[in-house]
Amino acid sequence: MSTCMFVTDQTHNNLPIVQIHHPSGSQLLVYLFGAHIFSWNLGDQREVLFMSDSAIFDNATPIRGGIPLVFPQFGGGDLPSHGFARRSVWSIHSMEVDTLVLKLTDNESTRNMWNNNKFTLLYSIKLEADSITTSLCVENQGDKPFNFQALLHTYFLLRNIKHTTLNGLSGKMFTDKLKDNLQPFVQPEGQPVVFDREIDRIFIDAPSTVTLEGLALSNINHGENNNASTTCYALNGKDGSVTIDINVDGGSGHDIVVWNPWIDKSKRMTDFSDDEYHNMCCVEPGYVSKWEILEPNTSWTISQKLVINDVGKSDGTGGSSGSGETKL
Ligand code: TA6
Repeated sequence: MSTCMFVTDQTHNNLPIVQIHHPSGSQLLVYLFGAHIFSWNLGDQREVLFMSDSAIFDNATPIRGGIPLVFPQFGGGDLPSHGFARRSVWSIHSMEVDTLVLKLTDNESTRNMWNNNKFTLLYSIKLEADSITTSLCVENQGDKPFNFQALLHTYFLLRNIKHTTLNGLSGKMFTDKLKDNLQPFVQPEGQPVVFDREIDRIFIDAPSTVTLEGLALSNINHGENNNASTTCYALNGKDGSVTIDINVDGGSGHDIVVWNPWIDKSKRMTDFSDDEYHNMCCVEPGYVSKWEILEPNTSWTISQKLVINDVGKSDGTGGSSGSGETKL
C-alpha cells in the first residue's frame, strides 16, 4: 500500500493548504478554505484540474476552479449560491497512508442560516498514482431530520472544448437550466455530450461511470497571486487523447451536472477570464434534482473516483508517442 507524504505548514495565495505527495510523483493541493482541491498533478507537471486565472482568494469568495463542494443547497435559494461548505474554513481530521480527511461542523453562522441544524461533514481525499477519490460524508448530529443537496463540482482542464466529448450519458434524461421550465430532454442514443454552446444540464439518475475525452494534462504554474500561466500540452497518445473516468458511488439515483459557460456567461463572471471557457468543463456528480432527507444520528455519503486512462501509456509506449507535446 503506497504511503503518501502530507505537508501542512504551507500557504498558497496567502491561504493555508495541505499538500499530498504520492510516491509515483502525483500530488494534490487542497485549501482548508472550502476543503477545496485546487490542483491534481500526475507528476511532470501534468495538471488535471482547471483553475481560473481570475479566481479570487480572499477567504470568503468561493474559488473558481478545482473541486468546489456544494452543500447543503445546489444553486440559488435561501442560502448563498451552492451553500456554505465551500465558503467555510475546514480543519484537518486525519492524514493516514494515502488519505486526508477534512472536517466541518455546524457553527453559529451555519445554524443561523440553516434552521439551527447540527451536522458533521467529513471530506475524504485519497490520492493514488493515476486516480483520486473524494468522498463527502454528511452526519446529522441533531434531534430532527434535515433536507439537503450535495454535489462535487469538478472543473477539468481541457485541450480544447471543441474537441471534447463526454461519453456515457446517451439515452439519459436531463433538465436544461438554460430553459425557462424544467421540461425533460433525452440525450440522443449513441451520442456523447459535446460542447458547442453554453451547456448547463442536470442528467437525472445518471450511470455510475461517465468518461471525459480531451484532457489537456497541461504544464501549469499555479503561481502565487494566481498569475497562473497555463500552457496546455496535449499529450498525443498513440490512439489520440487522454480520457478520465468519473466513477460515482453513493447509492442509486445520483445526478450528473454538466456545465460550460461559453462566451456570454464567461464575460459576466468577474472571477473567470473571457476566453477560459475554451479550456474547461465541469462534470459534477451529486444529488440535486431532489432533496435528500437525513434522520438524526444517521449519515450519508457521496463519492467520486476520478481515474486517468492515458491511452498513450496503455499501449506500452509510456505516454506521448506522437510528435511529442502539442502546445495549444
Ligand atoms: O453546476 C453548474 C452551475 O450551477 C452553473 O449554473 C453555474 O452557475 C456554475 O454552477 C457555477 O456556479 P457558481 O455559484 O460557482 O458561480
